[in-house]
Amino acid sequence: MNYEKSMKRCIKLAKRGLGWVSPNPLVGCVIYDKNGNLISEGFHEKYGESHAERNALLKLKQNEAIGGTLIVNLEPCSHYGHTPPCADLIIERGIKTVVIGMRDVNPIVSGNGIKKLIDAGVEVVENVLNLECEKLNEVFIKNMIEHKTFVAIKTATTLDGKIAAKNGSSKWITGESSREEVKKIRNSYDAIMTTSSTIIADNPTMEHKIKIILDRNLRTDFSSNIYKSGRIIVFHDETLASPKELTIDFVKTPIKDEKLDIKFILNKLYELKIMSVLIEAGGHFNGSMLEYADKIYHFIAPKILGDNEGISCFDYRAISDINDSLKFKLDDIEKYGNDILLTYYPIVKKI
Ligand code: AOF
Ligand code: ZN
Repeated sequence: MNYEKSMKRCIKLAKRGLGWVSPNPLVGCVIYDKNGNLISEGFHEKYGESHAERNALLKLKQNEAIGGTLIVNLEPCSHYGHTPPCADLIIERGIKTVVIGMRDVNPIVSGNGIKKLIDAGVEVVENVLNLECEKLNEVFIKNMIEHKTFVAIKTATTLDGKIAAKNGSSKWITGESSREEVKKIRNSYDAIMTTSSTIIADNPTMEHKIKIILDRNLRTDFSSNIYKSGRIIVFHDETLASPKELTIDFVKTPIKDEKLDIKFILNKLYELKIMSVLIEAGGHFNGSMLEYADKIYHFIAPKILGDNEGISCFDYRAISDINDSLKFKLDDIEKYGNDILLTYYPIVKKI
């Protein structure tokens, strides 16, 4: 039995829960019988419902998994939450070996699930495709360890790093297949976030179930496309006697350094159980969010605007020496039509 291949399958299954299981982790599970035949698969499908292991085990007859191997990307749980502990069910069904991708970072579970299994005589193999499993649940890890919302930035630029031409035109920098990919990326985040400047410049729709809008002086027109669907939360600094738009949640926000206080906003998002947010905005906002960013999706179209006044994707304070530049670790490169998508992570987090 190839543990790594099976773990890849778990990761694939787990991803089917994207958009449905937050704030829970993405978990997939496969089960082999004592002869090494694949007999079941399952994944955590919806928040509040059965975990991956339970879903996979309950598809089997009582004795079918005896002496078998269960492979799962996250340590099986040991606690009574929405459902009874997965570790108990694994033991009850007579599984001989459990193969795990990563320990759970939830302090209620961490290590306890494994201990329960070992105490019951189950063989446990840890850390199979550990890095891939951690990447799969990077949002959950940040939430559990730092108690903060995971922040990602998406930008789309020309080869020379511009997001718009001098006249402001920016809509069609990347091609159709990149834009399809953006929709998928969006759906893997709990919310998207943008600013009044972007709404006024581009009037985007940004289809999503939760949209966060930063509009300090409430200067956007509520009939703009973005307001037409989804739950809307507007962070602002205006005195609203009686908000006219009953479908919008207005959050009065303190000002810091002449801007809406980002830390306040991010704390509020976590309080609202928005575990991850994708920023889609202009260079100014991207620049001010760089130090909070956990991940960046950067589409690049092979075009050149060649104009120094074109707007840069990260309008950050000037750094005069290359040694002082903000540094990132390239994670992945993918091709979408005539464009590429770079995914990168900050190396040193300043905040
Ligand atoms: C697993 N398999 O598929 C998931 C696990 O609120 P509950 O009861 O669903 O419990 C959530 C916690 O259970 C979550 O924080 C994480 O520690 C674990 N999630 N564990 O073995 C799963 N979703
Ligand atoms: Zn569980």
